[in-house]
Amino acid sequence: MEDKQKTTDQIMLDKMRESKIETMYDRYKAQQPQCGYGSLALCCRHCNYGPCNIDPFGPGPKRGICGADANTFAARHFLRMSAAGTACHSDHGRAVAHLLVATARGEAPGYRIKDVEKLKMIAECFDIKTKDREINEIAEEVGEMALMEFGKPYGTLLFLKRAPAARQKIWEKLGIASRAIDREVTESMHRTGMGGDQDYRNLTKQAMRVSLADGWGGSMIATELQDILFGTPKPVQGRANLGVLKKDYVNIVVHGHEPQLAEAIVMASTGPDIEKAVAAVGAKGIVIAGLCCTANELLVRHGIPMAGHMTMQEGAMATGVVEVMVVDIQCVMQALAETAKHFHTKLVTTLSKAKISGAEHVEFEDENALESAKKIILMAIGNYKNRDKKKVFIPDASEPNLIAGFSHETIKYMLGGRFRASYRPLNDNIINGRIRGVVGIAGCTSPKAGECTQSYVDLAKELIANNILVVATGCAAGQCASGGLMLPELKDQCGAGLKEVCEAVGIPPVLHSGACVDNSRILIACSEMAKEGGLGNDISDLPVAGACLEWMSEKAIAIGQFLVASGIYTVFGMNSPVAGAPDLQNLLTKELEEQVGARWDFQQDIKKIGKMLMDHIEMKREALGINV
Ligand code: XCC
Repeated sequence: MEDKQKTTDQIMLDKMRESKIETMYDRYKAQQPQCGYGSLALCCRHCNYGPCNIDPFGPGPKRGICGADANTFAARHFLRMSAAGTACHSDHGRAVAHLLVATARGEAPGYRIKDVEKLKMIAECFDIKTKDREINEIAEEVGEMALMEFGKPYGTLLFLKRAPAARQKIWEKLGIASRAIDREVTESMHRTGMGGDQDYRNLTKQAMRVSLADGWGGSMIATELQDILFGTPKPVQGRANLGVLKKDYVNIVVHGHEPQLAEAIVMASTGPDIEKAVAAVGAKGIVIAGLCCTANELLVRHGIPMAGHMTMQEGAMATGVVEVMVVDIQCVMQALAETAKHFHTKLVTTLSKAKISGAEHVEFEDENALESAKKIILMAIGNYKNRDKKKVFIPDASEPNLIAGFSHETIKYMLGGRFRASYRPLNDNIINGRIRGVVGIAGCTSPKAGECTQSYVDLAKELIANNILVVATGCAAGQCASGGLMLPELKDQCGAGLKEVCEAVGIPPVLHSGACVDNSRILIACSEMAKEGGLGNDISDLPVAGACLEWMSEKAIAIGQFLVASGIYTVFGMNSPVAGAPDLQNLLTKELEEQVGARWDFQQDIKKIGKMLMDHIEMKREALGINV
């Protein structure tokens, strides 16, 4: 009875404790107390004079051996985090661009162009001619142009011009319009080396430029080109939670980020030979389920079930029913190799750039994707017989049905209707006050925030009750999905105005917009809202905000910084990454407002974050003169 109120991750965690299987929560405890210098960004080991520490409180050193002060220490860390995050999202984008070219050339069997309309739209953004040309010819050129964005020697990123004119002017004036993506990452590494850029304001500017190369560069390339290859998300039914794994089925969990692996696994999982192999081992079929952002990608495009978010990965394996957990890159914990030893589960890595000691490796390339996928599926089927039935434990929890798939095109279509898809109705509903504003919740789940928290669920509930439409991505969306928040029926938990809109349009009040690279969808949605008129003329005029409650990855910092640099007020939970440098903290949380019309806030108390977001939205409404 008591278990019914527990979340599936809590039930699984209890079970793992009972079975004496180590989890991230045990390792988190073993790390306490965590290094105070590191937590405050006051440790520098960028050269071998160090490691140097700065004493923030007592009479200890206030400078490193080279003379760098607290602001320089922290600003360098902040810039390196932004650059690393940008590198992750963008290298993912690059892989998708390569796949698009390979597909167009007929060198990637199994893949095809699924969204021709989007292909043409992106071709237009790149000034590529589409009239009277073969689809594959256009696709090849789009892929090649996208690849050029990583290393072109001159000019700024082409997608920046999708932003409102007023925003582009701000970037130009500040000198933060991103040039080639790789150039921004490389320059960030260069500037943060010993004896380089030692002015925290200047370092923070580069953190904006490199992060903009993520949001309007690498992430946007990933999102748009994935839509071309795998389809632009449309509303689709799905399920989420550990309960999506099934006892009598061969379970394959796909974990990581780049959807090309997961898409190939899905493609290769059907057919008479597979059915025969499944029947031969006595299973009822194959379940494919996702974890982390791979789960988001599969869910928003195909309604393929999501097993869970970041902090649920060990728990998913500990159900004892996972024949294979196949991973690509990002957010895959090395600990999985240890967890797998307790079960029959095979952990399979697929990319030469991301191997894990103790895992099996099946190399995965565009040219052999289907073959490799089939090999992995047959491996899973073969492993079914090795399952130890005594160890099987799938939490008897609900697997909420949900509706996902809210790309910005879908939001526009659903709100604007078939005949005139536009953001006009959304803007009108904001102007008339039915919807007070929109909050994007993005990002990770973390043991630092507590054990099996439901922080995103709690925040989303509070926001919708106050007539704020919520758009979710990444593991924040994963938690809201497993928390049952993505159902149109949830409208009853909304304030009266939002309820009316959700009812009329038939959308849930919490919209699943995809993975973390899909935060680029939020940038486009905001740009279109600003261009539509009635709510000012720049993103920073809109009553919108962003929040990440349990940030973990460097990618989250890059996202936060590109949201702010794009004009979106953004609140991060837990701790500030620059807490030991008061001047830098002041720059991020106050001064940036003057530069880019938006700023960061850091707030430990998750309950206070809801109020901060709502106050911000009301303040923007006031400024627009729509405080009705
Ligand atoms: Fe990773 Fe993308 Fe964070 Fe989740 S939200 S923990 S980065 S999987 Ni991207």
